[in-house]
Amino acid sequence: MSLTKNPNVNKWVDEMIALTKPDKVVWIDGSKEQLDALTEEVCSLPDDSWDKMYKLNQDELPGCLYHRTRANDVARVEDRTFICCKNKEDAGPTNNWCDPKEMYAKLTPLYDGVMKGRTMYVIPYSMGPIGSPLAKVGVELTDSIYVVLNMNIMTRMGKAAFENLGDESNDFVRGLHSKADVDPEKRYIVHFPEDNTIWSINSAYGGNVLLGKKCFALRIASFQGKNEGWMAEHMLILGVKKPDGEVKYITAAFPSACGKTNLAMLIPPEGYKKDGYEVFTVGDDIAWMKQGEDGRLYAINPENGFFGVAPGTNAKSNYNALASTMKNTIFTNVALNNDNNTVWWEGLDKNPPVNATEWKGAKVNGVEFTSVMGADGKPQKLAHPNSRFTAPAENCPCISPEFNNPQGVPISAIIFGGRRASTTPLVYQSFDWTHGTYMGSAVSSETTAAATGAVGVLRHDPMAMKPFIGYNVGDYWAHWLEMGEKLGDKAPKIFNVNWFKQDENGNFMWPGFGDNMRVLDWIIKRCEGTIDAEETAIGYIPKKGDIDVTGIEDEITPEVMDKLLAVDKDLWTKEIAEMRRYYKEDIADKGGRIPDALWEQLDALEARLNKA
Ligand code: OXD
Ligand code: MN
Repeated sequence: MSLTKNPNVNKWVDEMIALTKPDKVVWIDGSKEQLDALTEEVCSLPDDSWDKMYKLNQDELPGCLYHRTRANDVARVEDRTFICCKNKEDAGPTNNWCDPKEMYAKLTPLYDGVMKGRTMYVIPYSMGPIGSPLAKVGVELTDSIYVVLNMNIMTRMGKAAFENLGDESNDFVRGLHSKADVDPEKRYIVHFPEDNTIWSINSAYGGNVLLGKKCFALRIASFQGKNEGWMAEHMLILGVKKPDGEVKYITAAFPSACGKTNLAMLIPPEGYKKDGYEVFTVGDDIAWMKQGEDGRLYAINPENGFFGVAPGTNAKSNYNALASTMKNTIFTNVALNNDNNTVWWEGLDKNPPVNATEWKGAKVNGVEFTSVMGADGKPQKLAHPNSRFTAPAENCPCISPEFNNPQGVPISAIIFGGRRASTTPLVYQSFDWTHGTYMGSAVSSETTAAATGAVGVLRHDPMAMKPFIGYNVGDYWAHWLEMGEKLGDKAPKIFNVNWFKQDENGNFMWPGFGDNMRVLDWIIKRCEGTIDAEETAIGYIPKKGDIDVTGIEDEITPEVMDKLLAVDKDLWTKEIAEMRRYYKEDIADKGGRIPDALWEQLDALEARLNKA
């Protein structure tokens, strides 16, 4: 029975029932009884069922579940992800586009009767704290209990979301998901921003099916944000408590595999801890930001959990993330230790379980398995490299006391970053918001030796949002510029960091992880105006001695710091040439409406560099 009187919701759900023809419809109220019953049901499915989940060792990992997706369904599928708006130009060069009418016509037969013999679950959820002026409601229809249980962790799911929507509003995002077929050629992740609608079919991988996350909170929300005057960004949010007790909030946008979750949950070095510094996590992946009444930019994390990459997570690399997974967590595509029914992944420790089940489901001797080289010349992996944990934010030992604050937290600094072996210094600050917007548009990351294919190739990922901007990237940059104008002198300061600079022998120079606190410290002081900086062609960089290296002096000698902060004229000349090529060939020539102000920034950067 419907959980809402809202006719817009009920009419749409009825239409989708008529289309997909489920045997049964279950409205998710979010109660413990309902979720417990669904957990029992999904765990009692036969082993070969695509939705099958397993209970893990309930003494060691209470409330934790395990799931494997099909081997061809383990990641987001950008080539099968579409933005369907009326005008092709409005989707721009960073998106696959199709006419909405054509796409509805193409997908309707795929959905027709797809839930026959199955149950449809109607999931009401809120992105953002219930009742927050920045929050928004979504409804996801799915035939997967795995999706229901994940949505319960990642969003505020249940009846309260409908109460928040009210009985009349039409302002909710309609998500339809079905896991019908394993054929990747029939997989579609489709957004209709003008209809507030997402249709996802034939995948079970989180990024494609937890529709509140990438599909709503980034692609649809970025479009809503442009129209409504706010921002949806692929950014972590953290708070740094200083010795004087004040907490400064910072957001940071890095492309995948550049350490967003690690920075969000950073543990400061001993000296900083002794001085009273503490870091609090507000979010690790997405920020919704809006100007507050005092004129400043406020951010909420629309999510309620962490959908984190498991491999590489351990007590040293990210203690807080690991601790977050110790209860009520869903593990997907990691390995099983069959001796004690717990989980394992590469980088958790150096002891793969002997009695293991690898991520595709084969029982193997984990020690032998990982000592055999795979086709890529690297040891075979027990866990898929993109295996994930879905962990409740409330489990995180350093979760911010402001996590549920409906007003969000005021942002002092925005950081961009990528993985760059050379060129980009450890940290630099933009001259102003417009220059910072240019810096964001220039975010790029190099492929590493750790991956197959070419090494050191630059991949442009503006604002770390390339796969997530739900409209024309040029209009998105224009929206950034408009936000800057609105915020005026209350705008956050904008910085760029690079934790990955290498020396001439290819070794990383900066220790990263907790030591990134030293860079945050400089950033905060810049925001407070309590520290000077050196002006260079590319922006402000720290003066000699201004990054505190107490405790790591042996590693970060003055010479190393000079290299970390160097602005090499030749490399930057090449960088500018590449940016001109990118702007022209990849964006403007393909319909990206680049604002003049950004071309001017590029010219100004070049002129400054030529003078230097
Ligand atoms: C991503 C993620 O793909 O957060 O960016 O899962
Ligand atoms: Mn992400």
